[in-house]
Amino acid sequence: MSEQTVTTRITEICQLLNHYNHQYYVLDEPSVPDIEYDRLMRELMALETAHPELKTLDSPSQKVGGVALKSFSQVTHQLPMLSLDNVFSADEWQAFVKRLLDRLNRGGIKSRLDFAICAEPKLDGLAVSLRYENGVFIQAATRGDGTVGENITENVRTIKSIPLRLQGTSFPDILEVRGEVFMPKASFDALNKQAIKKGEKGFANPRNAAAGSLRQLDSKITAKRNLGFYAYGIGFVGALENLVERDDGRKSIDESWLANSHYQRLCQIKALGLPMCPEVKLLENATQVEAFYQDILQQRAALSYEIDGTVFKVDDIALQQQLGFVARAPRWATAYKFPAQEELTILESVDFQVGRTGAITPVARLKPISVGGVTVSNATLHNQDEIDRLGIQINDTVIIRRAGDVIPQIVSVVLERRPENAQVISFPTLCPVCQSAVLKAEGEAVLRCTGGLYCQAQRKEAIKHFASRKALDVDGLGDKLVEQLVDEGLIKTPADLFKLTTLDVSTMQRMGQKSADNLIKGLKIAKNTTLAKFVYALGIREVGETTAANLAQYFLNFSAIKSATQAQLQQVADVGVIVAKNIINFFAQAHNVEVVEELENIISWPDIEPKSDDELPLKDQTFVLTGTLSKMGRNEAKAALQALGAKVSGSISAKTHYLVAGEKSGSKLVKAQTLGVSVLTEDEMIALLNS
Ligand code: 9MJ
Repeated sequence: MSEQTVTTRITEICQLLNHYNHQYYVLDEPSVPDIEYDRLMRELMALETAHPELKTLDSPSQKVGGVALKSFSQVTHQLPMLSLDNVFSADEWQAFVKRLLDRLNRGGIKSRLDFAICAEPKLDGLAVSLRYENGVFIQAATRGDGTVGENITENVRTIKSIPLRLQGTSFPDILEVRGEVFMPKASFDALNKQAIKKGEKGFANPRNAAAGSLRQLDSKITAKRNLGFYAYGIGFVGALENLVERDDGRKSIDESWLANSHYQRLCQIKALGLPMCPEVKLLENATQVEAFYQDILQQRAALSYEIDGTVFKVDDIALQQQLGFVARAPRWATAYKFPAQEELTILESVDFQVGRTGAITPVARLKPISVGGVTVSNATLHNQDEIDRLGIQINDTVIIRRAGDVIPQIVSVVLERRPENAQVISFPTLCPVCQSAVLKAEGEAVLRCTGGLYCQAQRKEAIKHFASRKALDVDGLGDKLVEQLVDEGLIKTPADLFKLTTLDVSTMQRMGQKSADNLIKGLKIAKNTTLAKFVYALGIREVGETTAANLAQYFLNFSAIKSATQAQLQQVADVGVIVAKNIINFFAQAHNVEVVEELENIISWPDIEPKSDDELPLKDQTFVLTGTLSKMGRNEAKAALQALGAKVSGSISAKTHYLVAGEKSGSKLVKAQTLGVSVLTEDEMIALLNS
């Protein structure tokens, strides 16, 4: 290949790969299969290795990281990088608005706050400034002290959604884009899971994980971290040579390119291929601020990235300039933060609770503290592994977090504050409730009480579960009442509930006649249920609502479920080896059989109509699934096939009708070919399901 042809081919591949990157990482709309992308990337790398002089700064091959640095150099920002002032309440927001109005009034500009406001989520990551010259990414820097930051160009270059070349031809010669680098929640969870597996500590939150990833001297490590970026502003903008025609025919462009609305500017940089946070919105005026704040607060848990509030910016750039900035923050913008989710408190003691399945869970008793407006005094410590991971001791100062509706979590220990009387947490060797032996099953992190239903704690939890809303839904029977009934010796099993009389109940402490009547009435109504709810109510380990419903639909009656073999159970959607074994173990225990038989005489449910053959077009067809099914996932595919009457088996034989082979199919595919079994791709299976 001539040098000229190589150059043309490299340019062509770079353009294609940049285009695919933008579609995949910015627009979230993949356009070519990974295999095609990888093929082009390999071709590019081979050409660049053979012709290193043709390697460009904006080549997509540069996204994998380069040579490790010894230290980060310093970058002086051409325009200071501002941070934001905060408000924490509606009152503080109103005070901010008043200050804004006073200042504008004094300038004789505006009498009412009737101008547009750009509303943005406040991303919880790291502020960075990206510099493009002639459309090519040439530098990235942290905020630092606002004037001087660190040069993190090589690390930022590896962030998939940041273009190394701007799209189109209409952009200023020098363009600095400012925004936040963050780690999406899913990547953070995956990274921490991996770290824990390797016996490492993991990061306390996505922000620290993003910071840690950007601070790597070896950009190859950063490249593996899956960081994201959203642009939220513009820094320095200018022309390299003043408005002269250049060799490439492109007119030199300076700051006159910029729109006079902040929101429009964000749209301009989005059009150049940079990612913009999809939740950003232009509000007509300040009356819509509170609604935006509430809306984002509602969405917070569901967003794929971590935020700690909202940001409101005066949209009109002329007004922004009029307002100016103080110290390091603009007067025309403020963060309106969510209530703090993290606080410091003391771990006063640890109790051990016994759950429905005997799992012994350490519960942290904390010095009560208000976190985001809710008093927190307990947090789960999960198990010994978690205690080891945190390195936590009694009397330690800990950081606790309450995110959305999830139960409070201990994030980390402040080791510098460990007092002299700190005490190692030791696990009980006997069940704290029934004194039975405790055991740790192989491969499990949890310790379990072996007392089964002899353990008062497990008995209580089993009955609470049995009566809960998604199970038999016994009206008038709350958790407290179950505890009281068990403590007073009135009931030992779920079946005993139905032997209670109004008299038994009404003579209990703190129980009136009316509550007793309600309970008896509730129990009477609960006797009529569905097979699915009854199976769920038994509280078999890992048999949740969906699995119970699948079991009922598959076996149609309870006797069939009770006597099913492991192989039959594994035919059911959602049921793998472990769940099948749990079901068999449950019905093998004498005390369970006794209670279940009693219940069968008390509880009733309507028969389930078997589906007609018309509804089961795949009846008697046996399928085996293998490899990675990237569109549906194994469980979903299994459920969809079974819903149409197919049998889904784990092993392939001459009797198998179809093998569905996903990516990376191995020995099963070879076996199918030797046995002459028809092989379907995932797409072909989907087409079959749809037909
Ligand atoms: C964050 N952190 O999401 C700004 N920010 O604007 C947004 N930060 C900012 N804007 C000017 N959305 C200085 C900082």
